[in-house]
Amino acid sequence: MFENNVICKMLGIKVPIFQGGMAWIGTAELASAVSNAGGLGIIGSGNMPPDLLRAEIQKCKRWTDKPFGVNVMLLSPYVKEVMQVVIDEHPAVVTTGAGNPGEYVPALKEVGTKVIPVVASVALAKRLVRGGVDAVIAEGSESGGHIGEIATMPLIPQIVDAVDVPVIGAGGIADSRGMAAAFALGAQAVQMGSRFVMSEECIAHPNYKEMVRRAKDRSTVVTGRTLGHPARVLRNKLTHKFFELEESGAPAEELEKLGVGSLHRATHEGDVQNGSVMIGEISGMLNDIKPVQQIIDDMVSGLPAVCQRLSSEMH
Ligand code: TUI
Repeated sequence: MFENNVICKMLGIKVPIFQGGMAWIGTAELASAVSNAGGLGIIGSGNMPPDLLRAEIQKCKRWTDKPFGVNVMLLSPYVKEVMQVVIDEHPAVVTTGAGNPGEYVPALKEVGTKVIPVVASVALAKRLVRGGVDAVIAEGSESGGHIGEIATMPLIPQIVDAVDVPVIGAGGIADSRGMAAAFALGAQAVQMGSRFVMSEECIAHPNYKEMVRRAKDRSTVVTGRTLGHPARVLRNKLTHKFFELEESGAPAEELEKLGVGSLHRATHEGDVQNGSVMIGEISGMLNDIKPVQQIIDDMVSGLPAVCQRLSSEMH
């Protein structure tokens, strides 16, 4: 399977599934497990200082001989130094999030790293393709964490029609049905974050995974819209406080303060009431913790039945 898939051929991977590069929990443990299982594991650098990222990349190189990627969060205070680490270590792929990576594309390509930015609009996708990126990840607003404004279903086909590089679909995908749907819209690979949070290899605190396990379809909310950086998280004490303050007309700095350190509080300290439990809308469907290898195997082995059902529905 996937012998002719352009993303598999471009990157030398077996299965066209990327693991979203998640801050704090997209560690070398998770990324190497995904790469060893045939997908593309991605280290999430978030706001990590450059030295820590270098150590994480070196761990990942020890734990897998397969291609892997690094995600650079462009709002990081260390973005310039982090990009230099990525250039020095030249992983197979760099993905970017939360901004426009245009200025870094030439240097990354120079060292042979494929550049695959996350885009949330057609305009940015077109601009970056003109700047030489190798593919784009079209990430809809169903995703967890920092999001754009367009949902996956309308975003993928509009980006597919606008660019001549492969498109990886993301946002709201966690099983074979979602993967087939993204392919039907023209994507040639998928990226999943939430599904991999609910893996054995993900180091997220057990309280975090338990809250995701209990989540229903309407359990996520989006904070930070008025601040200009919307983020999808599970509804909890922190989000109640956030919306209360926002409604009372509190200044932006006070709202921003609530967010500082809040992701680590949830992922590492397990405080899922006063921390940010970032997760996508598909979390209502994620009720079990599986080994990474099984997540990938189940995604792939479920595809033929989905395709058969599509075909039989049309007769
Ligand atoms: O980056 C993500 N997801 C993230 S980053 C993160 S850490 C963080 N936490 C709170 C606030 C900000 C960051 C947690 N989750 N996904 C990729 C993504 N990128 N989603 C949307 C975008 C995006 C948005 C605007 C990409 C480009 C963009 O362009 C702006 C421009 O300059 O045109």
